[in-house]
Amino acid sequence: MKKSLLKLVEMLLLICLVAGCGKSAAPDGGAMDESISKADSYITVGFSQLGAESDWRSANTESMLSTFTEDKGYSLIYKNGQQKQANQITAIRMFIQQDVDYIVLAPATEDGWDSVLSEARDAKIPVIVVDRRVNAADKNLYSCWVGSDFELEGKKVSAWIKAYTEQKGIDPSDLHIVNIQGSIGSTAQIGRTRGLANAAREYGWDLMAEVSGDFTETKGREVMGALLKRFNNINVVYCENDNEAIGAIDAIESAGKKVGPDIANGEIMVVSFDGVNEQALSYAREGKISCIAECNPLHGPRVEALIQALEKGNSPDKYNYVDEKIFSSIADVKSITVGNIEYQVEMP
Ligand code: GYE
Repeated sequence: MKKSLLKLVEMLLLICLVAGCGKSAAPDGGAMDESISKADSYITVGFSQLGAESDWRSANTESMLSTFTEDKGYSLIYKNGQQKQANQITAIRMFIQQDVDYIVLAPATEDGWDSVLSEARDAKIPVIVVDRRVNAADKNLYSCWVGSDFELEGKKVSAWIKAYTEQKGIDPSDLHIVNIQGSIGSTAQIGRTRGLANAAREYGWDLMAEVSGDFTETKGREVMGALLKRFNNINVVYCENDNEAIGAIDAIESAGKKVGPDIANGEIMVVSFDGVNEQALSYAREGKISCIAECNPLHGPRVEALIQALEKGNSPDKYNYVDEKIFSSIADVKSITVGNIEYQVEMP
């Protein structure tokens, strides 16, 4: 009898131990502990995107959002700067207050970042710059940058125009070009504008006007409409992105003119950048856009690789360039050469 009572007490004790009796009551205690340690192990990234002006930008944002997911161990705070540097500065200050692990900045323009980047450095938060660049007096205000060589893109399109028009026997002084620029002061605008301006000077092209279309379709349409009223001899339109090109083509056609590469017979040649927007790519297949320099927006995995390198205590290269192609469906030009490198012209 005594023995069996002891056995019963023993058993009760065992059940108590297994069931966790005696612990302070904490519903889901285990799960709560786990989620706390999981949250601690997340890498927190504050991403200040400059806006949502183009298809390139949407693809870039999507690449970041689909890379920095909780599944992969990240906690991402995404802020859209609505095209205003002041909003981006506010976002970065908020990231500093939240003590994020990394700040990723896609800056609208190059200038004006020194103070806020110094604040991030004082808070010991590494900053990775993506896409466009910042013009900081002290290059150590950010860890590294990844993006495109925008001047190279401009040189590629210019080399294509040169090769094509030479083949057609068109005199350089008969090229009457307008440049619908991107947002003024952004690296993409500065590089692409420089690529064309230098080529025009070197080859003797008539570069008649440079006007900003702010990288949007609406502005591209508006600016092209005004340029057609101002000049009656435009035969090349250099658009600094595809969205502007779509707007410009609309304006040209609405003015009763034909878009295409046959400038000797009155067509207006349109060239552009990105190769992301589906409509622009189909215009390129039809020859309405004669040539597009690719600009690759899929920077999410590239930024992640930089963060992973920093996590391991490595120092990644300061400037990381993306390889890009050139597209045209016009068979006349098979390849172009820029800076001793030959680029095959590919089908869009
Ligand atoms: O070409 C344009 C966008 O900075 C590379 O910005 C980016 C440019 C891109 O609005 O479409």
